[in-house]
Amino acid sequence: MDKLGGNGERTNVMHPRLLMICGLFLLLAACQNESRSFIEVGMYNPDGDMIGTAKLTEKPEGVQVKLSVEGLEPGPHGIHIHEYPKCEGPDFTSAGNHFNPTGKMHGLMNAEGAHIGDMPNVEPGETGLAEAELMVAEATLKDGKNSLVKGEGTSIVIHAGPDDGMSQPSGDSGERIACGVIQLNKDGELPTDPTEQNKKKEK
Ligand SMILES: [Cu+2]
Ligand SMILES: [Zn+2]
Repeated sequence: MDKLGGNGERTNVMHPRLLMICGLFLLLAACQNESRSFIEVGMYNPDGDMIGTAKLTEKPEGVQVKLSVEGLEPGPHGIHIHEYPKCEGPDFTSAGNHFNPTGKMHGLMNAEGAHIGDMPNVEPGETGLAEAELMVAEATLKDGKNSLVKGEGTSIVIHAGPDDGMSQPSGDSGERIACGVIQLNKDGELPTDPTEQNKKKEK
């Protein structure tokens, strides 16, 4: 009667079929987590035109962002992970504030910072093409508090001006000029075709 009591011999009694089912669930969970090591995000301007991509890869120190976006003004631009997976033009305020699951202040140069979503500025050259390799330190694409895909997901936003690394709440980096949604699709799979994502958005 008492399975937990006594000599302990009965604590591990489990029906073989139940064991097998548990094993399957573990395997599924592992596979799903494994598939979440890469996400390609389409970046859009306020008119809804795709102007580039951000490729997110899980790394031991955080999530690496390989950015390739064209059509920007030369000079430094703030770029952050924002809290909501909504890129509604023309102002992209729908993306909300910076992704800040640890409750810190804004700014990579702030002693009381930074938001998990804070990244160094990107600086396109004369051609307007910004190619950069950034790190979202302590973030993950897997499960957890700092996951960029937990709940409905998050977004990447590029600003018109540079982030000063200090001013609250967002580094005084000006208007939002590009936005991309970081999100798993309904099956928990990664979106692979950014244009597909855009169609969904326009509905
Ligand atoms: Cu931002
Ligand atoms: Zn911030």
